[in-house]
Amino acid sequence: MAITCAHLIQDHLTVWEGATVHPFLSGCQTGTIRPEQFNTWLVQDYLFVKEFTRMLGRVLAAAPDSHLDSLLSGLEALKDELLWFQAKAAERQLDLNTPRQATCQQYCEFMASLATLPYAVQATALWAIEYAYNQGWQRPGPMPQPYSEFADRWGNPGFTEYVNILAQQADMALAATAPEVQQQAQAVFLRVAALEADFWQMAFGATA
Ligand code: MP5
Repeated sequence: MAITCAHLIQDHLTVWEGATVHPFLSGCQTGTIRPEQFNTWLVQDYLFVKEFTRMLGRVLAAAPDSHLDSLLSGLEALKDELLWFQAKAAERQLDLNTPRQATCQQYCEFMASLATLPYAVQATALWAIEYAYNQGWQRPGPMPQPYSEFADRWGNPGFTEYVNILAQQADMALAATAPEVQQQAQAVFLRVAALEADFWQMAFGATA
């Protein structure tokens, strides 16, 4: 039987916890996160999202006709998100012309490396990356200002619906692939989970 997104989560619950539960996120919820930690995340995540946009463009290029509409809506949302990141950085007087930290660089290189893999593997990675933020920002529970705006961006019902569609699309693509491709999809899922955990840790470890 073909692997599915739900199976990937079920089979790797502990790994997925590591990707979506972190003191950075609970620190936002309790208001104890320090500005240098949050600002490091904000700048590095902007650099990440620019590369993620390029990744989504490549996934779109490989997608079947029936997936174009949802992926186009994802790209449109990213147009808005990049401008939003720029506005949030300006409010905090943060310089977005900052080099990528090693973890961000690794994540960007990983996303670039997906280009040569089968669509089903790329679709699995896309879903996992979005689901990590959809869950991560919701799991601590309602966040106080100024973090509620961030939690809502990735926790709102419309985004949850988009992530569900991405899971269905990945499942559909995986159903039609050989066992080797399904193994690749699992490996990519595990790599996303590890990179997500590292990304939170990178920001959490920031010093003034
Ligand atoms: C996302 C993100 C979600 N912004 N940053 C990381 C490290 N992982 C996942 O992507 P998007 O494009 O912001 O929904």
